[in-house]
Amino acid sequence: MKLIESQWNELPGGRLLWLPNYFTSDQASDYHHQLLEQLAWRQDRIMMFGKKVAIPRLQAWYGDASYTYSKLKLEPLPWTSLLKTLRAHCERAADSRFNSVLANLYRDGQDSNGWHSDDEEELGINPVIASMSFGAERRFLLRHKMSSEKVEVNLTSGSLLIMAGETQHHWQHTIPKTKRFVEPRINLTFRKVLVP
Ligand SMILES: O=C(O)CCC(=O)C(=O)O
Ligand SMILES: [Mn+2]
Repeated sequence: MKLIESQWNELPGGRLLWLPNYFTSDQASDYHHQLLEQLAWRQDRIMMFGKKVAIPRLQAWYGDASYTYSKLKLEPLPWTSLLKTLRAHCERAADSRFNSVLANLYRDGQDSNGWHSDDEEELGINPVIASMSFGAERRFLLRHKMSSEKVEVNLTSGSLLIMAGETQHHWQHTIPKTKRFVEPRINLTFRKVLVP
């Protein structure tokens, strides 16, 4: 299934707002370069089958609250002025507040993000997640947990995708590897971490 742009897509057990040209390509390219330079990119490792393995992308975590992800506790860095500007865009588009952002850097087509839901306890029930993309275009797939129905989106540079409602309960998502030659891509996922 493909999404209809610029309106809420009501899925079985979730809702998605897809804004493919939220920024112009010049603006997106400018942000891509600034984020590449400014963010404190790091190679995190997680435990898998009793072994420490490097996750297949670089990451950085900014905001007001720490976040535990695959048993990896990320301490936040303070907001940069660019991240604050981009957060304001997401808050307006999503009509929600965000206190944190996970930044992902996919260096090439071998970098990826496996099937998962953003369903960590500290995000609460029915979290709103706003996802911005800059740089190379990558395929994003969503798969319904019960029916296996798929939604496919090409995440263009300068796009904004908002996942809301029950999406994280009923759907998983992934950025698959690709054999195509692809330039680096930066993704920012704005979230609201509930601080106890
Ligand atoms: O890179 C993307 O578009 C998705 C990132 C993602 O799903 C995540 O960080 O949880
Ligand atoms: Mn995710």
